[in-house]
Amino acid sequence: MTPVDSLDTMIIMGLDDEANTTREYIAKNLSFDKDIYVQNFEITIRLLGGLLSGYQLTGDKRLLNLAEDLGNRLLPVFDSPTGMPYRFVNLKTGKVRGAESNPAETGTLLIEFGTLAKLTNRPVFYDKAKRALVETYKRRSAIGLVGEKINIETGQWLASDSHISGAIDSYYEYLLKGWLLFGDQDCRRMWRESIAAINKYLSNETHAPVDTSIGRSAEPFLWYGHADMNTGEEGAKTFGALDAFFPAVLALSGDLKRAKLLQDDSFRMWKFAGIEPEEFDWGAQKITSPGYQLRPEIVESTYYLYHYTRDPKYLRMGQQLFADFVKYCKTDEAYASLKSVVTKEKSDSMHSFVFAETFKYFYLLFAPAKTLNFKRVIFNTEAHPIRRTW
Ligand code: DMJ
Repeated sequence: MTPVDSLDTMIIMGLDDEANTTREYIAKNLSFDKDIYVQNFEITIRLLGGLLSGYQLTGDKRLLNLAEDLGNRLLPVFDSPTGMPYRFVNLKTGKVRGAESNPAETGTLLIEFGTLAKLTNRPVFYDKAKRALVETYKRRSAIGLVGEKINIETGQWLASDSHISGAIDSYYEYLLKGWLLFGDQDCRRMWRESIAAINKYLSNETHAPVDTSIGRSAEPFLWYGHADMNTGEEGAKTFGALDAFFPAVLALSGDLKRAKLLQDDSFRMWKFAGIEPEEFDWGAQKITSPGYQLRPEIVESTYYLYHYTRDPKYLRMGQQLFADFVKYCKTDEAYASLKSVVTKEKSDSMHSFVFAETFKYFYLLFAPAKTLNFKRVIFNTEAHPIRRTW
């Protein structure tokens, strides 16, 4: 997983020797002919996405062949009564399991499967992932929201809490990006209807002065919380490290006003304890989940906002994020997740997305704009840049 997730980061950084060694390692050693169950969502965004962007950046056909082999092995997930995917598939036997899923896992597949379809001329990949996305959207409530848990065999919701956080987040991201990458007009329509519901029921805007140690003033601020998908009734007032991807999505959609306000609030959350917690309660003004898993989302949004505004404020923000990241997470060997941003106690863990995303977005924020032609790529949710070559 890690070599594939890191390959395009090395290429973008100009680490040519490391990238070539890694590419050869992958081509010689990676085999999906394994009798193991894998999680379709994670394998798709990390491995399928990494192989496809690696192929586009190098032209190495071996990476595309691996991607197609993987795509074939993942296809059985879509053989459900609704067309929404099972969560797990055995790469060798094609057996599937895991009918209780969520919008992020049913709806974050189109960039990778769609790109595979275009590059192999096999529309089946696009069609299956698109259907999964549409079937999720079709089950939105009367007020246009989705819940956070769904049975993909019956199509029934199992949890009606609605938000933009983990378990839903990248479903929305892929509605927008499916439109931008493929020109898919259904995605455009679904994105537009969804963002209207999100802004109506999940956003919280206020101009009221709030005097807290988080440094709020009379400036307007914005954050997105939870609501019941059916009634719209307000739920938890929490916003966290995963939600911090949303300013990037808003900016990409053209809504710079909300993107900027939300980014300010993400940064306030980061500064509360010197580094960002997994979850923060804006109502109670306290950390409700204290871990930090070296997540990239806030860095990603800083990069997008700097790209769109060229406001040096975002470079300064990025410098602060990077300084804190190094200060609290660096070890002699690598970077370590934090068990708690309050105590700064480390844990022996570093996700592959640190290579794919966190390092890449930090690098791109400060690199010359020509390092990567932003307008020509769409990043999948794991920061693998995909180019529309078809
Ligand atoms: C990554 O795997 C992806 O960005 C995903 O969409 C959300 N979680 C992690 C990073 O935090």
